[in-house]
Amino acid sequence: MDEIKELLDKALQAVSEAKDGEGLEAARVRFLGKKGELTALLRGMGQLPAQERPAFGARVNAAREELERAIAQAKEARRADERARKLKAEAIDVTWPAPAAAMGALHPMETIQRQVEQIFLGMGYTVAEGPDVELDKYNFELLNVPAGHPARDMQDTFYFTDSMLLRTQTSAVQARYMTTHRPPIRIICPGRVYRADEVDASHSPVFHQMEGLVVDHGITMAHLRGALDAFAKALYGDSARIRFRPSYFPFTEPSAEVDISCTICGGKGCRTCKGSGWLEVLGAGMVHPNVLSACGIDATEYTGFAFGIGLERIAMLKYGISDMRLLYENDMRFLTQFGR
Ligand code: 2U9
Repeated sequence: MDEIKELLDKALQAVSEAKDGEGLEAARVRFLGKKGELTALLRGMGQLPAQERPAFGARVNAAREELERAIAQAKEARRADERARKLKAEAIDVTWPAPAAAMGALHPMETIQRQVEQIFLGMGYTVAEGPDVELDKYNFELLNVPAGHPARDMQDTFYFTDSMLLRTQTSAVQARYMTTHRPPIRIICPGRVYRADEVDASHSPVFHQMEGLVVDHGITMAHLRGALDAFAKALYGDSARIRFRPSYFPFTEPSAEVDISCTICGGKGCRTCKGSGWLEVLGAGMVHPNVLSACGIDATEYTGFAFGIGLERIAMLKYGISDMRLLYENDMRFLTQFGR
């Protein structure tokens, strides 16, 4: 009995001294394993007198149970320690200030497009949109640019097939619109257009336009002037003026290049307007009767005006950007200047 007590004390000591799960397992094997010291005591029981065996066996089993409990408790304590240690190491201080979120912002081209849209929406226009991949029919044919016309040249237009291309002007949208809507028509068509241009400070093979179209009874050049004058004043302030210079487009007759008084010097002459006091910003004219007819509108009953604005040019003047490439490179040092 003393031997059992001694062995149990030794075993409990070993358990309390075990440093980790491995140490505990080693102690278990050492005392409770098949060849363990406590197990050996049970094995040796046969040498005892028969009447002493039951009491001895019960005592060894009680010792076994006590030791098993001690090991289980020690293991649980170790697990609890480990959990506590992890919780402490991984603790999150929810009162710590959050890192500032990087706010996104509209691209300057998006801002300009929305601003120009708002100006025309305010004059009662609605926005019409169409596909970037267009049919020759809408991009050229209905717009009085027949086969063989130099504007269709491969050098200017990206073709997929003989009849399918990347639109070179959003006029294609207006042509579509006229084939499905009757006058009165008053629309603006913003969007990307594509031309096979080399990239430089003022050219890009992809750029943005906002074109407008008004068709109704008795529409004249005076209505065109009024609309564009209101546009110029809304965008650049009440002191802005416009002037028309005669020009030529296949889809308008008469046609005009429209200048706005220089937004930098107000018309006195500076570097931006190259001393002229005027900035070339858009083209316009009276819709060619051939275009109205081709789109199924009676040109003897209706007249219309149309205009086209290059949005990059407007954005560059508005923000003082000297190189168009900056608008497409997505350099954060450039873009973050237009934040919020
Ligand atoms: C229809 C009929 C006529 C749209 C027009 C222009 C003149 C024009 C340029 C401005 C700068 C293109 O982006 S740019 O290089 N556009 O000069 N656009 S008249 O005329 C139309 C449109 C649709 C049915």
